[in-house]
Amino acid sequence: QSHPTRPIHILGVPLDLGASRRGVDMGPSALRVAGLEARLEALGHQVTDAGDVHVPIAETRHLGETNARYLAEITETCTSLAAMVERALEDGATPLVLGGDHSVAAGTVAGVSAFYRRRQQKIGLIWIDAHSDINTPATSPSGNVHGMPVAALLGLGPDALANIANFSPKIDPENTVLVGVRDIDQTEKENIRRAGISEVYTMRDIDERGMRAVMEEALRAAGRGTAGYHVSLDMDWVDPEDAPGVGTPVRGGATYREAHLAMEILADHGRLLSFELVEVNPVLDERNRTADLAVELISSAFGKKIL
Ligand code: EXY
Ligand code: MN
Ligand code: MN
Ligand code: MN
Repeated sequence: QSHPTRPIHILGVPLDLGASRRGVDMGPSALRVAGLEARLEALGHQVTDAGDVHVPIAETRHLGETNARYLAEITETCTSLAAMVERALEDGATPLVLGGDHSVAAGTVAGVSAFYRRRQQKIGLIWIDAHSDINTPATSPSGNVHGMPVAALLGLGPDALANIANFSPKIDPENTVLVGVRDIDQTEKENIRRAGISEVYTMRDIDERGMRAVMEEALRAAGRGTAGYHVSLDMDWVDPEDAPGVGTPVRGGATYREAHLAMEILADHGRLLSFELVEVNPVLDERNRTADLAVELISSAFGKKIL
């Protein structure tokens, strides 16, 4: 089938300052080595790799506040990323952001939200992850900023991340959807309530109702009254049997086929504004197989069909 779609702009964000396991900064490289651009071009897309956002190296910086380590550096990176994402949208392209740890989402979503805000439209957010990433510096058990981007995007904090592009919140809670969660801190349960997110689909929901029903409902909620949605896919959503190269693996994740099905359904609906794939850690991977799977899932999200 043909794809009269927008061109795709790839942006790499080699950031690992938000996680305590080092190595996700090599994620963008691993995804390129797995053939990302060529695979998307084989689907008929026009793809441009815009290279990497500049990211400070841990060894040249100080940890900063222990309850939100490297927050200044992460904010700096996310601010540059937001501007690049907005520019890609202004060029008529679909941004495809490669992490890096999940704190990059605070920048990506800021850029997408800013672009549509100028056009008086809001956007939805589909957060596909084993985790809910909704801690704040006050509630985080680890001080790792990759556990905080959802809180930042909904305006709970950390303030520096929440205020990128000088407005907050970036997303309304009714258009925020969590899919595949199975490891939520007690403090995060409270934050989910405080933020007013009602659309939380846990692995139990996927087990009981099936991926199809869950995705249809998730896309409907994120798409209600919005220009469309951003999808943020954390590779630790997939079961560690299939995606071992992640820093915070949690048993009981999406299977190979469930993960593909979710992406295929997403492609069918055609309302994707931007896409991001994060948390691939080549140091922990086995012969790049997590990156290979990530590229497969991106291909499904961008229209690859079995037949
Ligand atoms: N909830 C834990 C924390 O805040 O430290 C674990 C966060 C892991 C975040 C990974 C990337 O999704
Ligand atoms: Mn190209
Ligand atoms: Mn995450
Ligand atoms: Mn995660």
